[in-house]
Amino acid sequence: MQEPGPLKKIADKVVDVVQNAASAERPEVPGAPGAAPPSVAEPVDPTGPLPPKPDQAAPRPVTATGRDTGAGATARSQDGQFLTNAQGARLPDGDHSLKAGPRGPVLLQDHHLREKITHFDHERIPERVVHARGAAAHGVFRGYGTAAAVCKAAFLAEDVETPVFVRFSTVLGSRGSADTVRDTRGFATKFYTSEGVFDLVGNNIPVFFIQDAIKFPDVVHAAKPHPDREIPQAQSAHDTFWDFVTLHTEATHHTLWNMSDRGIPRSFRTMEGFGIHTFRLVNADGASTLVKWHWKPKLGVHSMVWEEAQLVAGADPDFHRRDLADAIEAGAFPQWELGIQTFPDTPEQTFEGIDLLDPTKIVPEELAPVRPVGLLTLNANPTNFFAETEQVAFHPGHLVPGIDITDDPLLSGRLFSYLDTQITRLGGPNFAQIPINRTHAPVNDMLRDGFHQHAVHSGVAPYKPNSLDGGCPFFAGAAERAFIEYPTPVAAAAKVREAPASFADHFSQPRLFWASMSPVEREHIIAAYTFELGKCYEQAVKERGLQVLARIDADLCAQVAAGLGLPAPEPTEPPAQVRPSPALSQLGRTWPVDGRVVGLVAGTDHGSLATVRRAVLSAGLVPLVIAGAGGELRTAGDGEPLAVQRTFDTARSVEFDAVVLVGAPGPARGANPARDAKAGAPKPDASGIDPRLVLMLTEAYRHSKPLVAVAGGQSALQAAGIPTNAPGVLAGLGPDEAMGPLIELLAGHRVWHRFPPSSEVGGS
Ligand code: HDE
Repeated sequence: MQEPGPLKKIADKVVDVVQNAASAERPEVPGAPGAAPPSVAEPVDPTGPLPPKPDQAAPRPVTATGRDTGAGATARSQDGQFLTNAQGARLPDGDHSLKAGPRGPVLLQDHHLREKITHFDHERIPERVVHARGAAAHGVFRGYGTAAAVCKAAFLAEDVETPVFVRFSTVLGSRGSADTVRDTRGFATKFYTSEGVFDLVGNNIPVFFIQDAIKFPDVVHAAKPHPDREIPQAQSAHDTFWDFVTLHTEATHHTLWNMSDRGIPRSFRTMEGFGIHTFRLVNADGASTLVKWHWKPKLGVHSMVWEEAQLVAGADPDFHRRDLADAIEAGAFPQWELGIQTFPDTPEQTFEGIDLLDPTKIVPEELAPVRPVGLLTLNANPTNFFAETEQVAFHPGHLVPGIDITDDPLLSGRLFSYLDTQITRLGGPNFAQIPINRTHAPVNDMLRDGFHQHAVHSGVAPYKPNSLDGGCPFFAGAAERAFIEYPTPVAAAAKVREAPASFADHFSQPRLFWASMSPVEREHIIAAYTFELGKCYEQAVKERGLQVLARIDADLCAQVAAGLGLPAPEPTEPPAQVRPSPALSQLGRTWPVDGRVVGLVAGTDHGSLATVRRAVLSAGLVPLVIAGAGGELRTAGDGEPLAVQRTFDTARSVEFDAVVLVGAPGPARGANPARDAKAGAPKPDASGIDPRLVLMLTEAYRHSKPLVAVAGGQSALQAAGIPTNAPGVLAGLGPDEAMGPLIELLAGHRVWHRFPPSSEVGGS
């Protein structure tokens, strides 16, 4: 066997380091495309492939049957210094087809051309029918041991560390759609446990549109683009969606969550996750407890404002996947606690009157607290999007001993669907052998053959009973940690196509959610319904939408009706009496600020800029220096030059969580509306300031972001018409003093009190 080259050895080492979540050196500003800075001229001296970037990891090299290979982490990467064909034969030229003379014709015998084009023609696989757009990361889960009384799963035991791969997604859009659309987000976690793979395939919203899997094609067909024009992409603001959800009112609760701030997360890192269905945990004594899964982000639940989400969808459609990758590369590893709400496994399967089999219902945390059982840390980016993020195959039926299902009819359908869908998407029944899907537990399954078989099965008797292979494999019992279905009693009943009576309550929990929102969150919900129903063409759909809102809350209905210019209908039934659940509001607390992005606008005082930048970095924030032109800024004396990451040509406010003005720069060369429309905002008093900066400040201000002015930055605020004493505006501080107050503001996510809600100012 050929010895690995020196670069290969480095590559393996680098990735092993990351897999152990050790301290690879982190860049101050993430996002470099490659592992090393490129030369201006094309390199010509043969050298091996560069290692992956230090923030990247790959699936652990185990065999198709789950055995450790001992190979380095980059064992699946390209190797050698020279271009080869797929069989490893070296090639002299990749630029010209084989021709009869330089002017052709091209020869059919050009096997290199044919191989290259044929492979290219088949590079795409069908995208997921839902959740097509996603991003993923590697990480580790550490059990706290606090679940031991209710669950025997090995990975939940104290201090057991389990590798994981987590994929976040939107639901409706195609693979190339924008990240920040209003939608539910997927939150799917693959735990590579010692007892087999466990997949927790959840969402960032704890309820679902439908109660029975048989309705899934209906809701998805309604929400996807219209079948004639194939528009709109990745949106719920259209007639077919609202037509369906206003007729099929069990969708009301989920729709309300979508219209709330939960539908437009700031980041994957600031989303909660929910298993939605009630699952069953089984402990070492065989006792069963019903459970709902929760992921609680350490950074809190934080969303965008709608205008910002729309701007980002144009300015940076990859905003969420970039944010996740950048945060990990910069060492701001996102973390979530896994928590459980537990309920006694009674024959009725209800808790405090809430039907636990109904996936349109939550159990308020005030009634059943979420108890933490472990910590998830995402610490490495994928090395290859297609191999990992695109080919990962989740399945709610991937369970381990100690975790079992209930009879939630939505879950039952999913148990069929996820296995079935992979057969088409991943080209046959052997998708579990694709590297990212391989279990880390030994496999002895007697499944054989099929497309893309990677295992080289030995033996002659893949059947049971056998004697020719010594009787192997044998059945395991509970003592050998077999997955044994919990013997749930099934009551004798007639075959029916019906739902339990409690499933008919579609409005009490939407009302509970609305009643639990803070005034500013209610403003956002009113605006979202007004926008979405306002985008519908058909009057009947809008009117029906209002009838649904009337059953949630009269004020919500009246406000949306006013926006639509329609009369507010009376409710057909009086709204339910509910006790609010404060845990449902995402505002009003403070959270760590790790990885938040601060735009630093450079004036002429680069010494102050350097001071602020250092302070931003040491607070764990990501500083992006913004100036009139790119390049480097020189500080007086021997200070390090400061690299410019954004210019007024390239920057938009939506990239930043806060803006710090270190001066008030005048118009740069591109400040001409004929060249850059951003420069065209009419601000007659802004003459001394670059108009693109004025736009940036007004946007950041109206998106309730903190603004800080030091070193004369106040005049830029004045030019933008922003009062220097407005809430969340810090002006006149020295460069050393600004950081503390800025972090306090960022810890509350946004300056929500900058704009009082209508309930306080009497608006309607
Ligand atoms: Fe899914 N869902 N789903 N879903 N779902 C898929 O599986 C399906 C449901 C969820 O990052 C598909 O591999 C049915 C609820 C996530 O790869 C498919 C029903 C919840 C992901 C499928 C549901 C989810 C999927 C598409 C109703 C939250 C992305 C491709 C019975 C608890 C996983 C694929 C990833 C993906 C079917 C309802 C979450 C077609 C039939 C409820 C996070 O199998």
